[in-house]
Amino acid sequence: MFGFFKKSEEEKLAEKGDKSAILRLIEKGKKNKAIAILENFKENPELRPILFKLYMEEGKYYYAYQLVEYYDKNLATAKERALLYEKVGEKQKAVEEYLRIGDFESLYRAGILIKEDEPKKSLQILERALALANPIERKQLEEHIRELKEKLGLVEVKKESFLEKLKNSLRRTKEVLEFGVLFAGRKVDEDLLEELEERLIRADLGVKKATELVEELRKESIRRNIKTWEELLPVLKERLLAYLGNCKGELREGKVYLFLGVNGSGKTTTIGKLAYRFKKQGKKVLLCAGDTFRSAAIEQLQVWAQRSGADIVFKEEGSDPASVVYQALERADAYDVVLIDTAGRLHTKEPLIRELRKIKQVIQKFYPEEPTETLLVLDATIGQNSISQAKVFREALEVSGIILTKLDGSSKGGAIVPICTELRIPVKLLGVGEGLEDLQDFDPKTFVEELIS
Ligand SMILES: Nc1nc2c(ncn2[C@@H]2O[C@H](COP(=O)(O)OP(=O)(O)OP(=O)(O)O)[C@@H](O)[C@H]2O)c(=O)[nH]1
Ligand SMILES: [Mg+2]
Repeated sequence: MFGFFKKSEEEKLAEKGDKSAILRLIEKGKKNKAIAILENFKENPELRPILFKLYMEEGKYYYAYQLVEYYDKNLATAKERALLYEKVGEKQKAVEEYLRIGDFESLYRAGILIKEDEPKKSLQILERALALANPIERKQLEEHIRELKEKLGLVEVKKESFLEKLKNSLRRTKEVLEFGVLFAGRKVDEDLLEELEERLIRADLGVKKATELVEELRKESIRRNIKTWEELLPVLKERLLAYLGNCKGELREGKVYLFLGVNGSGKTTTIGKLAYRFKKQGKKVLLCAGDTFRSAAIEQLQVWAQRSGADIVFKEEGSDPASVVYQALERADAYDVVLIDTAGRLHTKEPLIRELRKIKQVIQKFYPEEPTETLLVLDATIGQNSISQAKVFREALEVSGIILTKLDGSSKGGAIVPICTELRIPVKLLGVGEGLEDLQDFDPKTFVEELIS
């Protein structure tokens, strides 16, 4: 009773603006109550700094900012002021303030703040920061500086080798499959096999394939009397290779290459990269904009033609795709290869199938033995879904090879296993990025080694 009485006495005092009563409230953790009271005393120079401090502590930056702007600039230190400007989106003011302070941290923040909008100025500021940085800070900073220089065209963009690129692209998958570290020194038992199965599923091998694989490993470890993970690992590689080995396929040499695949799977991009590869081999390349559904699709192929140095045949949006193909093939004698882009709107399944068959008939009117390859482009990141997609396209045409794209980024490289084993169509190429050179041949051995080395 007494305690309760005393407390409310204190609150009453605080509400009257008694500084020590307010401080006691805060000490007891009643910060919101204190803020509500203090907001009635913004004019009071003794109480105002307490309110400011509370705002900052509670992350109420906009209120803190107002207090500084409308009541007293000196409430905040220069750093706090800069932080407030940053928080309320006054970038220019924040940068000015940070530049005035001029220490490493401030210059760093200023540089990062305008990195996107004003790369040139950002670069200048970050270079100033670099002079003040300690060795750990340097590394981080140098990365930003390199990016800015690349963006401004001051340095050549660092090119990754093919193998580096594949390694990086599989890194995400490998994180899931970090067997080496994860299972090192462990004995092979039920727990290990269960964990392994879960990891394989997470790497997008698919439940069916993962279960099957682990079952094989279980049997094999009994048969060969395998006790440790180190003995089991080669068997796992062997098995994976057995799955993938059957899928190895090389791109055949010929004239006409037809590309299929749903929207966004990477057809147009892959055509661009392949055109570039053929050009480098000294071939004359013609692209055919058989995806006439959107004007953007045609423009996109035009850009790739330019980048790769290929010629292109296109008609306006909405034209009959088969008629564009016809026009391209009329000119095909003058070229070594013709790459044909198509639209992939799966929701109009029947018309799509008809359209693709018609395109093939047109090709064969000119070249009865073509197309050399009918390539299905699949997005690796969608994992199992690609299998049902593939089945639809297979209904339309005989697919001679698969190109698996987007193995970089959010890659789930394991998807290649169910794709190989369920579809039994050779995988011919891998897409590992959006650049001209980001196309690789598929080598199962390298792939498995990279996946679980
Ligand atoms: N990271 C990454 N992105 C890719 C790759 N291949 C394609 N892309 C991106 O995926 C998106 C779709 O690629 P497109 O080539 O336009 O796909 P499409 O199959 O032609 O799509 P539609 O024309 O809409 O039918 C684009 O943003 C590409 O840049 C790849 O290997 N890696
Ligand atoms: Mg396209």
